[in-house]
Amino acid sequence: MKQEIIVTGPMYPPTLAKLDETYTTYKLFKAEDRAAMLASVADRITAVASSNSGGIDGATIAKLPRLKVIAHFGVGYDTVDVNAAKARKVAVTNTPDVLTEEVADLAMALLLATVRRVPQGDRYVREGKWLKGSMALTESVQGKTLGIIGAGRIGRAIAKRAAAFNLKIAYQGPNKKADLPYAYFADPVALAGEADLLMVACPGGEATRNLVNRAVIDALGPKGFIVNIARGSVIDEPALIEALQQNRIAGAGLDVFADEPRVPEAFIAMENVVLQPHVASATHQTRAAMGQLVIDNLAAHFAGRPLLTPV
Ligand code: 8YV
Repeated sequence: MKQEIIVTGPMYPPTLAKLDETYTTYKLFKAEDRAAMLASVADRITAVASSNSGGIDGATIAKLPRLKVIAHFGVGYDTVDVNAAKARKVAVTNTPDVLTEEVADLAMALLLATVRRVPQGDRYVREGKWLKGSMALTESVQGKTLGIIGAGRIGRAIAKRAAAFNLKIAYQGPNKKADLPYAYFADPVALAGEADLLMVACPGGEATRNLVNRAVIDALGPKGFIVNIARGSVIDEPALIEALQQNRIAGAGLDVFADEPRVPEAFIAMENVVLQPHVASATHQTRAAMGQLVIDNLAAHFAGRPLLTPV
């Protein structure tokens, strides 16, 4: 007899295939009648696999009285109601470390693409504009200060790369980190005042909602650029759109949005914005490694071993 699990959201297809092979899976994100699917297995389910676009809320947790573990596909687990889980002593695991370098790579790619207008250059060539004259010059990243919001694993990996690009580094977060040689600012407005380029790399969720607001954007100023590889919720999106439209900021590189996969038309219309479809960890290698952690955490749960990556 296979063990049974609920899968609340889509994830790397080979990981899903492996879960299907190992367990009887109930895919809540594909169910026509979610309530009926939940009710039919509620008294047997001890484990759930979740993901960013299909998390698990408190109401769903409450309907699973035997639940013991939520194995989340992703380092960020803002779509999992961790407080509701904790209150029920349900463990939550995520997928840290295995995606750090990959996400930092895309963060730098997006920073350079935004400031040096790489996609715009590509369009310039494709549209035959080069035949009529050179493309306009861009800003430089050389010697600029990169302000990093969130000096966790990913923020630090970005800082390492940024140093190789001759960027000065400063950071903001809830705590000064004793082992980091960079300038620390507790206040995001103060960080933005010091920075030319702002990199958002902190966790999402209520604690950081709209952390990058109008005051932060204005402290960065009209020559400043923002890159976000964290969560759309960290930036006050209407405030960013307004600042871009009014040239109170120079440009933005965005991998994440408030209401994915819907991207505001205003961003799409602006030439100084570089857009990505939430792909910072989206390589075969990294998604496979993330999936393996989900698989290994579930296996540990069913074997009665300690979980590998509890949050
Ligand atoms: C998502 C991410 O997990 O790890 C994270 O926090 O943002 C991504 O890697 C991805 O959208 C898959 O759900």
